[in-house]
Amino acid sequence: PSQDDLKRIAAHRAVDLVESGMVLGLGTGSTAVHALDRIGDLLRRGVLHDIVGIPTSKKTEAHALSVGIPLSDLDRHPAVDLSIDGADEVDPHLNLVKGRGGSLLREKMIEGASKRFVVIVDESKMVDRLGGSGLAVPVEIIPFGWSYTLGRLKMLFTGECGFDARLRMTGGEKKEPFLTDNSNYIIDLYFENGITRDLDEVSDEILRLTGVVEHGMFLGLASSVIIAGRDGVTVNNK
Ligand code: DER
Repeated sequence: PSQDDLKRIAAHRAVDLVESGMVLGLGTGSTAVHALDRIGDLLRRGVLHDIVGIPTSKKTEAHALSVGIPLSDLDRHPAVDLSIDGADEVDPHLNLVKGRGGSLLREKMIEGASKRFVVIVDESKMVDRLGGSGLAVPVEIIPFGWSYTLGRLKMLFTGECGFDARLRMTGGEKKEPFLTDNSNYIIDLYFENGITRDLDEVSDEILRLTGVVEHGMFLGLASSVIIAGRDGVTVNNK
């Protein structure tokens, strides 16, 4: 099966957990899209009904509308029954890196408000240590004083060998800073050998920096992870 087939398999397994009448946190990314499509299909066929979706990004809001999922927001539905979302990395303790799509703040708010948060991944997302994939650990910051904030983030990790931190850029020729749905900037942190320090301490140090809004490490938030691999599907519960 292709990687996209695996993403679809994991997504469909998660949607098996959806019951009519639920308030659902709708994730963002290519794996979550398969869950949206599946939910839309089951609603159209009448297998599911009375579902309310809380989208974790403007992109997901648009896609959910296109497949006919009724939408609301966290203010009207502060108790979310189940959230389904992808991840960029999953460690053995079900800690996650998310946000490479730039949606980490709304994802963390909605998934943090959920009774259950089920993560759907293909096996390529599994890591021994967060940051270990060599890809980014994103931090959402306010644009004001961004270069100062970047400097303070770098100070936190001066000891880590192979560490780098960069402002995420976008647009043609990567000319301007990427803007999140919340009109904030993202600083991407890179750890060559993963994060070697205690994750809770690293989390606290990042969040204490004035100007930082949130980071993409989801520690202790996932209830379970559904991993689709070439040898089949594995479900790890917390
Ligand atoms: O940006 C995000 O948080 C996405 O959920 C990301 O972590 C997973 O995206 P993918 O399913 O396209 O790999």
